[in-house]
Amino acid sequence: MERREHDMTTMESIIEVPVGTATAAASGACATERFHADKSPYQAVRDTPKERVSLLAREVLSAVHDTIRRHRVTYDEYNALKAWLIDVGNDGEWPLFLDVWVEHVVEEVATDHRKGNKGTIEGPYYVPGSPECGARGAIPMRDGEQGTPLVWEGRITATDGTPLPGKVELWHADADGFYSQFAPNLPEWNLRGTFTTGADGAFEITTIRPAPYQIPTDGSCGKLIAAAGWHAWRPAHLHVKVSAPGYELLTAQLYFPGDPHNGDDIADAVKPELVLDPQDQPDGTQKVVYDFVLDPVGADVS
Ligand code: MBD
Ligand code: FE
Repeated sequence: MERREHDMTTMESIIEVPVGTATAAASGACATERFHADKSPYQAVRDTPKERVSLLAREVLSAVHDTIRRHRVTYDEYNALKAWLIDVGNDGEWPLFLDVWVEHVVEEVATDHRKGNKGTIEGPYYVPGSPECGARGAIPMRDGEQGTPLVWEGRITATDGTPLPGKVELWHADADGFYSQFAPNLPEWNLRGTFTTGADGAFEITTIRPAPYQIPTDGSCGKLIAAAGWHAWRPAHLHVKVSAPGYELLTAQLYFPGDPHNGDDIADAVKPELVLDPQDQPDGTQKVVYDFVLDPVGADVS
């Protein structure tokens, strides 16, 4: 695959962005490289006791052993699994695989104490440091960006109703289902922006409606989907990270009513409270109101 270097002022390392055609291997390599550029995943668990590591590893392995016994898994099947797992790594698709089929349960456990918004999974395509757009403004987009224009008004408040000065980081796919920095030929920050509110917590974001998203079908995750007879779709969605000092970071996605995949998202990340209610405007655009409620840090005493 042909690649070009891209200047990323916010990252320590220079990360390559694909040029040419959109392939699973290209977007997978980007996602894997980006994840590895962040050195903190191991740091964050450096004090985990051996007993916990052992317990978790043994229980996961036992679940695999049980499946093998219950279904009398053969050597041919075992070898196919081995080949496939190797290929997932070679395609760079571990971030995709984990975020599609595992992350939703981690998110469920991590946020079940919250009284405000619980949110949903982050997925593999977040990039920190998107351009600052103010409290009211348009997300970076191309001239003539395709898709129904959407104006979204909202407010960030605390669980007790206090308005919070904070940030809404928004990122989403374009009308063809592609994310900037993970697909070729898109401006670096296309459809990625940071909206910073004043003391009233209010924001007004202008963007476009994204398309439903099909996870790459030409890589190893696609091979599993085809072999199992599943579909590869996620409903159209907007990704957000909402933050305010002293409050828990909210990672969420917002969905659109009537999407054919709201009920069978491959990533199991749709929740009814995350479905927007956009209103058609006479000029062909849509308006929507959606607010965020954040939990104070440290209130998690169950
Ligand atoms: C996405 O856009 C996404 O949000 C998830 C969770 C997985 C793959 C692609
Ligand atoms: Fe997504």
